[in-house]
Amino acid sequence: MSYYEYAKELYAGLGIDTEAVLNTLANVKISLHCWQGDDVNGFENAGELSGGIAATGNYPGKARNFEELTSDLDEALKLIPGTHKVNLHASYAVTDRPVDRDALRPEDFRAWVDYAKDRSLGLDFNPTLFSHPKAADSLTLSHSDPAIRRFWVDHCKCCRRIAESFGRELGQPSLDNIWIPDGYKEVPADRLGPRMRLKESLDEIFAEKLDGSVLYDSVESKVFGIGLEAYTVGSHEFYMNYAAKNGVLCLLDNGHFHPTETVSDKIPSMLLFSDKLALHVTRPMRWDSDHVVRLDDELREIANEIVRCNALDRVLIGLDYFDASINRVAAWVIGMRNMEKALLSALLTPHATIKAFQDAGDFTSLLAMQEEMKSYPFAEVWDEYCRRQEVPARESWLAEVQKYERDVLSKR
Ligand code: RNT
Ligand code: ZN
Repeated sequence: MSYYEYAKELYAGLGIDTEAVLNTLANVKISLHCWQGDDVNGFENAGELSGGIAATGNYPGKARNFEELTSDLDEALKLIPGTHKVNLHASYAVTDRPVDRDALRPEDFRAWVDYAKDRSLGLDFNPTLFSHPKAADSLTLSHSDPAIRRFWVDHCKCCRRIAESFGRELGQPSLDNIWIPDGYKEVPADRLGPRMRLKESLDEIFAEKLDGSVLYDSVESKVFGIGLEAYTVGSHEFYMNYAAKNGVLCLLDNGHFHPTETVSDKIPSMLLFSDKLALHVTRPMRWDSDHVVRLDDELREIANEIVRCNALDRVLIGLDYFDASINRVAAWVIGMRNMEKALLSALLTPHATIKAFQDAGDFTSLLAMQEEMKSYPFAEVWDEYCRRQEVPARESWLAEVQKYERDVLSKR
């Protein structure tokens, strides 16, 4: 009997059909964030990363243009099981002359659409409201200057049309997610005014009716940024209410809450009131540090909630971290494989049985079972998944990345 056959029997004893689980997992798309490949630089030569976020480290070999970034993405995607999406920022347009952000058109992303089509990938999108002279003071859609607000509103409008074109061209919905850095370092004298202006800007951005079957809109909240510690205009409460009233999706980034708050706990509450929810899965360490996603308890709990709520088709999972201190291709592979492992482990859990213990007040069995599940042969099912998806099993992918580093990255 193979290791997988043995695991299959053990899980069958709990009422779990591993074959069905592998099919389910193969259909889950995770959005791979392009910006891990170049430390959120983009192709505009915009200079320093701004907006209260930071990529730390100086590992050699980062991608400097479309060819290098897509070559690195290809290398990562070879080592990640499943068929996924790539998440772009507006600062990654491929143009032969500079195009300012309020004038971007779908044509400026033609190269990405061709790339995605070729590989059966989906594309998601984000307006870029940082690393730009008009965002130098980290104020954009809530700026008190109407001319600055105008520029960023126009940028966001262009971006919705670009995302809609991705959805149409690729035959699968594209998520356009708005995140703004807006906030203040010191305790403000006016908290309401900036939020009123943000609300007006969003109303104008979303006023254009686009095709909701191929474009999903989301808004991403935050608690604070570097140099913006005292106040964030787009707080969780602001966007949760805005989204509920205006039919756009909330995007929860698990680095954007107070350290003892968990996004896993928020998922069922959000799903009770909205059809879809978007996630940026990251790993905060002491602050919103965007470390590479590990297979830790919170990642597993996020996956458990998605699976327990039977919401694999309602939660749009994207990754969002940027580590410049290790091989960037490896950073993609580690995070994506961990997200998939967390989902697999959640799919291999007898949730109905454990829930019944809770409902019956049998908390002893509940705890015992949750703990015993940790030593079930999940790894054998993961290995089988990798074999079937024709990607390297276990750590053998690392040798490929090391070879790519020798042959390609080290020559940049
Ligand atoms: C910043 C937000 C945002 C960005 C990306 C680059 O704190 O998480 O999502 O990380 O858009
Ligand atoms: Zn994010």
